[in-house]
Amino acid sequence: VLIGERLNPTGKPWLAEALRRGDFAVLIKEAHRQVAAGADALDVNVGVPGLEEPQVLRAAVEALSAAVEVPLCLDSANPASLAAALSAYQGKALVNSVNGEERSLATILPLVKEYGAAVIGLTMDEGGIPAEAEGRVAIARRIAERAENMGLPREDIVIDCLAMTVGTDARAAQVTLEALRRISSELGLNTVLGGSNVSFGLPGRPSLNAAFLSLAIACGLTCAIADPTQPEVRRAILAADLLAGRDEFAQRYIAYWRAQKTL
Ligand code: THG
Repeated sequence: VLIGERLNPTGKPWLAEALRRGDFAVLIKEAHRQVAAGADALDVNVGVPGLEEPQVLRAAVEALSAAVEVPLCLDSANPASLAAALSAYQGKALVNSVNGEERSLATILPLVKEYGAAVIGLTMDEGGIPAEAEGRVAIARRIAERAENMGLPREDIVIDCLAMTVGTDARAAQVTLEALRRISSELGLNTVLGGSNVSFGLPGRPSLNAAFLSLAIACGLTCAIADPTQPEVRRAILAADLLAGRDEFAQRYIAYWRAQKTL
């Protein structure tokens, strides 16, 4: 599942400005671009300093769900924003996110349950982001246990092992991938990563993102928050899915290349 990352004002001053003006046409245009490029779902992040996030996220979700068919992933750490958006949304949302902190588990999971949503669980807690895979696997276990105890179906729990830039820590991707491999094989849970995080501050970002996502798919990744409008990224995902045995008869791979008219 490719979750389009581009409805996010981080690094896009033109989008922050549109959100400040309440101009959702810009958001809708970007949504259409991503769906046309192959997004299966759209991450919606409206975090702009000084804006009332609950109202803006709710209005964005209303505008987007009238414009596109794909499900929305509500990207906010603020329970009030998530509640406002969930109450306005007709479809099945993916809540982005809960984490291992008691305060987060206690406020976010009941919302997820109430609205029949799915949820991304970040492998961090009161102690921050564990430096080693072991600690991230332990947090994933805890989040899954809490979510299941609340009656959430196991397939609606999507664990994020937290991708971070390899520009400042050469081991960062390896730790994330090791945690991912273990959570896929030992816990059998769905998983997600912010694929573009690995390349912050580095040149040639699409090729690095594409390589990272290919490795992650080999480790069992089932979802990615990424930019479908980057051809390298989209093609790497299609190719790695096929090589990982997740694209029967190469149907999706062939359909993509046929549409490119370059077969
Ligand atoms: N896990 C989860 N959610 C997440 C992340 C994650 N949400 C946010 C982020 N990480 C994933 N989304 C993005 C969106 C944009 C970028 C990176 C990750 C990005 N943007 C360019 C920049 O800031 O330089 C601008 C792009 C442009 O101008 O077109 O890199 O890890 N659960």
